[in-house]
Amino acid sequence: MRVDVVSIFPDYLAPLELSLVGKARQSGLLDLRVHDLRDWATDRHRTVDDTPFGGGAGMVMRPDVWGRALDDVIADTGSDADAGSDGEQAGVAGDVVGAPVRLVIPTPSGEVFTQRTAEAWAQDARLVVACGRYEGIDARVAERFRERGVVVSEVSIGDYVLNGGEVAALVVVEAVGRLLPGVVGNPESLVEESHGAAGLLEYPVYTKPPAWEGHEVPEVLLSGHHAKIARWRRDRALERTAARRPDLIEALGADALDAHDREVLRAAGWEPPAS
Ligand code: 6GU
Repeated sequence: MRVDVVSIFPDYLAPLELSLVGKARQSGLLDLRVHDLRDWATDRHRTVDDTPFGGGAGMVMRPDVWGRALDDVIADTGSDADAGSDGEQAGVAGDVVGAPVRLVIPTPSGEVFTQRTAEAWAQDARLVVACGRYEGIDARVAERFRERGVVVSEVSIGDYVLNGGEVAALVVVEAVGRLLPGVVGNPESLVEESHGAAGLLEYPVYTKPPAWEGHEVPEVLLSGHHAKIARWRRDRALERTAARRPDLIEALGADALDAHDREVLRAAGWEPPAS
């Protein structure tokens, strides 16, 4: 997969050199390129924003600067012929000639980015993330790229306000990047996790030592009894989800819970919503 991030704070994306995502880049599974939006400004001060039409506080990012930046980044297909002296590498992740682009615009007014979103985007060949600052990017940018057949996804990472899209870009790249084949060493660790297919939060986990400062690891986990361990884990996942994220229990399909599950939920004090 190729991912381009455009920002006025390219250094904000430095953590993407670390850990799993950093390794995925080094091994060529992920071709990630970070660009400075100001490289597409045309005046001496490299201006990227201006005052909002209609009045109000703050500044809005100019569509002309964004338009040039995104045109150039989208047109750069990362083909072998393009791979040049600026560190661009051709490779398994980089050959995206003619591949469709998804333009991601992080914004607190977007649809919520979830694990389902990450799973869908992990199938894409190319993401271009346009990080806004100030009061956001002139709305005509999304409009123009949509009109030209680019899939534009405006997403929020949760119900709070950040100063810009950079943190959301980090979130998106990490959530999507770890789903790419080969990035997470043991693909089984993707199976039983919070926000996974079961629709529940993950059960609590323990490691050595079995007794620590008077706290013991639950006996069943030391028993080697796989069916009992699986049942215990599901029960704890149900309890935890009912307590912390009751909305996820409501969202489960009608046949997701059997009689035992319902009993565990009832014992945890969870009430089915009045319908
Ligand atoms: Cl994607 N951007 C900003 N600025 N604030 C946010 C957000 C995004 N998601 C939640 N809050």
